[in-house]
Amino acid sequence: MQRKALIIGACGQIGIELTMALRQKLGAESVVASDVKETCPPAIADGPYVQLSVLDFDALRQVLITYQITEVYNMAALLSATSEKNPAFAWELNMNGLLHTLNLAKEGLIQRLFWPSSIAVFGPTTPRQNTPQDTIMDPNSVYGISKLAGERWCEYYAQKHQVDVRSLRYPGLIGYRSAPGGGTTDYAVDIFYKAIETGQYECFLGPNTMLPMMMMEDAIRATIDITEAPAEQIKIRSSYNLAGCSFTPAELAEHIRLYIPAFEMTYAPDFRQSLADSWPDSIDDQRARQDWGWSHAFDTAALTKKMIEEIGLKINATNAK
Ligand code: AKB
Repeated sequence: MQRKALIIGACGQIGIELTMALRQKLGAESVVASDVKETCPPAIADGPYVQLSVLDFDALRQVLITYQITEVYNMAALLSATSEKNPAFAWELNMNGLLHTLNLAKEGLIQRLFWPSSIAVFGPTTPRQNTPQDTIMDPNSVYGISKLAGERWCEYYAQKHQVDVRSLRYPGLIGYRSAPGGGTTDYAVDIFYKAIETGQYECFLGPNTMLPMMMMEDAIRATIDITEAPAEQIKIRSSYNLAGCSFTPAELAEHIRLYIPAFEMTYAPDFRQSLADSWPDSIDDQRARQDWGWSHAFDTAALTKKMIEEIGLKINATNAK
């Protein structure tokens, strides 16, 4: 059967890059981008776009039928910081959005479903270093609670209804093509813009807050690889641990100083500090490596180099206009 993909939440940080990468692979017409926004960003204007809320079950069902969709990437979610500000809507979007796609997969309208989980499924009593795949999970954030519940639903639908759902526990994702929105790890993207534009950054996390992070290129490759892997290789149907690199804000600032020696960093931790404090320092992703051949390409040095180069080019292009 010819592959036809639907990306839900295509205007978000991951959605934009995933749409671009899948269109390169499958052809622009075979990847339908959708989002609640009326119009899509220019970066993904080269193929079909549908204004769609994942919470509108009937409209979603119709899009699947109209476009003869075979695989769905359900990226619509409220991230950790925004979820704390609007818990009821976070639960509604993160949970019912997932259940809508799981139920449509159960009906046979989706052959393969990708849904993102997060390191936020872990909590304050989870082992922090090299956090294992199977361990204590006691999230204390609205977002983390919704992601853990979502993982349980994914496994349930896979076991009880043979839904082919695949999932990754993303770390903080760092990219230059699209802006993050509402996450606790967003500082590690903002910092590059401020470092290049002003030489200064005030960080909303403290200097020693170690968190797992990943270059967006790696995350997109992992997402496509796990979705394309033969079903028998996907032995975990809740969600796979996934690791790239880990760093603290102070360590990232040091890496940036290799390119911008006068870069100054100050710290003003806010409510996001307690979210970050409840998450792991580093992740053990052996199962992903064994089961479907995952390996990351970017360490902190390579990530920093790429971000400085690409954001530098972007800022120069904007200034030249
Ligand atoms: C967030 O900070 O909320 C996200 C995440 C770790 O899932 N980047």
